[in-house]
Amino acid sequence: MEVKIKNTVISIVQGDITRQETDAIANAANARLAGGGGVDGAIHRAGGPSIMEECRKIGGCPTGQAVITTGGNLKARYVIHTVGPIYKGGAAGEANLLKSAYLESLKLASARKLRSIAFPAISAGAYGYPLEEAAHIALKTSLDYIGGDTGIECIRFVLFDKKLYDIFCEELRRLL
Ligand code: AR6
Repeated sequence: MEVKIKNTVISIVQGDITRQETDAIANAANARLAGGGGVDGAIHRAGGPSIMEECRKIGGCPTGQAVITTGGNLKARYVIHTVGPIYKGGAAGEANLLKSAYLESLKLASARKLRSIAFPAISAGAYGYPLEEAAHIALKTSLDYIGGDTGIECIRFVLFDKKLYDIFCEELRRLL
């Protein structure tokens, strides 16, 4: 599914984020930038050890913030590592932290003059965020960001499985 709003295409695809050719892909990292399973593991495996070397030098990333490394062997030139919240029931500031993870990633992409970025569903795996709410925050934050002078021409959401792909499409239709 794809829509153009102002100067930005928002697209939702089912697939593997490590294969995207966007200027940057976002990684759902942990605060120590220590690598792990899920999309984090897949990105480091596909991108090679240079990404982890850069992560070690950076040292860490607080929840809701974002840092950038090069993309190693990936097609994407950069990886924006962001840290979503661990879902603990919803009363621990999770929604604001998840929104911030997307927003800080988008701002970092704009600051680096990148034109396209692909996101996985941050916090929607090991960190346990309810899927509909995670999709809502991802899309609403992106829709609110575009317009003005962001320089971002394409925001792509890459969902690994059909269920989450369907949830993102339904939520985007609802928001439009
Ligand atoms: N491409 C796109 N999406 C993927 C891929 C892929 N190759 N692989 C998994 N997903 P998760 P989190 C989906 O657990 O919840 C790590 O260990 C997956 O199906 O990767 O933010 C980190 O180091 C799910 O929908 O991230 C942290 O410790 C989504 O990506 C922790 O997990 C996010 O699932 C972060 O947990």
